[in-house]
Amino acid sequence: MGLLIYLNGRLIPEDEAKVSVFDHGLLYGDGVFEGIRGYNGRIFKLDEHLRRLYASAKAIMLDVPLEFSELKDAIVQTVRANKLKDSYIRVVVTRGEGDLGLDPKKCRVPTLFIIASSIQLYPAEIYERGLNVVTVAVRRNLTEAVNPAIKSLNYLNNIMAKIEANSTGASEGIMLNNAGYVSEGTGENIFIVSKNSLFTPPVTAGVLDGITRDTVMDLGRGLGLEVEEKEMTRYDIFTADECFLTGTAAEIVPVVCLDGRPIGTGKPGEVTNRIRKEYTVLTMSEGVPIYE
Ligand code: PXG
Repeated sequence: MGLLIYLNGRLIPEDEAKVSVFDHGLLYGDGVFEGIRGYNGRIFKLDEHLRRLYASAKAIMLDVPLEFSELKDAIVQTVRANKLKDSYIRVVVTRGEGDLGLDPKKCRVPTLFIIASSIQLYPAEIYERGLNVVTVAVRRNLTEAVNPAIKSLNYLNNIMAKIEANSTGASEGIMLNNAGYVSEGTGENIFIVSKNSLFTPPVTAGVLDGITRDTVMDLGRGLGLEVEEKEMTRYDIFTADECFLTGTAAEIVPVVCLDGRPIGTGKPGEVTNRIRKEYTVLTMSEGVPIYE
């Protein structure tokens, strides 16, 4: 049986959930989105994801057609209607239907849809063995152009980086910003562990202010680590004890090799594994309940 999709105020079967070819989300990538996960009958970090969605929308002068609490309710209803215990939820707001010109003034009503689906878990061996990653040539978008802090529907910068990483046979690409500093992966933030410290690039380096990133910084402090946002170069990764990526879908993935050079011992690190465990505990115990 197909999914029930929330589209502009109604829950409808997936075969009927269609948007116009004149929607500017499609014609220009004009819109914003969120990827959220549900664990064990709860939605993890829902308020945090929604705050970021409204901030992204504000940054592109797009009005989300629902108030915060209404949208939260629509998401809970959509997950409930699909009877999901563990879920991956995509919330998308586009500029809406317009004409064949890019002027957003012509788009009178934003399009809002919510897809609540089951999550395809990454194979366990990825977490056990760790990832090989490469630095890609394509640079992260300038913060002064389309700020990577905006989770917009225009993901070509990341997709070009992913294509490049794929072409080398690596599992993921690390993007540098225009100044040559490390920004992030194509859909994950990056961390390194050095001695007793956890480092991640600041949002000003051209990264998404990741929800998992925030959670991991809190977990790190809880484990007694120094946590610092710091500009870093490839040198810092080459010489780190450990490295990992964070994201809602991937959670926490160890990185064991950059550009053919092993990081630390070349195996997933002890701190990385500790943070992974703590993160799992959190996902199983926190969140907005769906079925109460
Ligand atoms: N950086 C970028 C560029 C992202 O798109 C993250 C970091 C991690 O953020 P959160 O808040 O999830 O910790 C993301 C989000 C996918 C996919 O299918 C992944 C993301 C977005 C869209 C699709 O892998 N990651």
